[in-house]
Amino acid sequence: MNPTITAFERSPDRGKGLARDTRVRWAFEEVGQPYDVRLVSFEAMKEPAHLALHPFGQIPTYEEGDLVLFESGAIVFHLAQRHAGLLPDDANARARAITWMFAALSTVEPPILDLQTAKFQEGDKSWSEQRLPLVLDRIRVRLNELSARLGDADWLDGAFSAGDLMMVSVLLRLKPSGLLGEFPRLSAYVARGEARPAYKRAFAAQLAVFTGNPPTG
Ligand SMILES: N[C@@H](CCC(=O)N[C@@H](CS)C(=O)NCC(=O)O)C(=O)O
Repeated sequence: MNPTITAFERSPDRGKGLARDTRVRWAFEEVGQPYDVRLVSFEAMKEPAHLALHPFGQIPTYEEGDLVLFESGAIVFHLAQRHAGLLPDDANARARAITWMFAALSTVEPPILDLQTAKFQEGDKSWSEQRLPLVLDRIRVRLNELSARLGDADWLDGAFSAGDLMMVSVLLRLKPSGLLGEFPRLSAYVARGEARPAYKRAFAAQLAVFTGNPPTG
């Protein structure tokens, strides 16, 4: 039986691929593991049946036999450990790739999420205009550092890994802001991620949920 993940029944980003099931779909596609998707409504995510899978009532979740996982990072890591293709064999290179996964989720993603909070949850507050430039500058600091480390390399540490999958996924959330355009190396890095056939299949699959047109071929 294929593992089953959950995704939004109605994606708030209208299929732009920003919901976190996309990174999990991408990992499945990279390693060539077929998967099933169960779509959940916002209401159903907060019901006991879903809360039993995900204590915070969110997507994505992962079910495989008796194993239930939540947190996109944990799910991608699980897939990367189970299958070849997303983590190097060399122990030190593997540890570095895992480090990049953590860096993406715990160092780069938080200020990016803060921008979404500033825009969508706090946009109507009297102080939001003063706060927004601070939030943007905190993101710029991280992007600057990341760009310096990436340099002219294609990927963060040798071959494409789960670390890149996670970093590109996190950076993609910045697309609507235009901030990435200030960092040509990072824009090119994200474009390389998006050009991967596995990413394209994952993107098409999540878009099909929104358009109702399942991908063909
Ligand atoms: N840290 C979690 C975040 C999960 C998350 O925020 N999921 C969003 C969709 S991308 C969600 O379910 N939002 C609805 C909600 O929180 O009620 C992960 O990486 O999986």
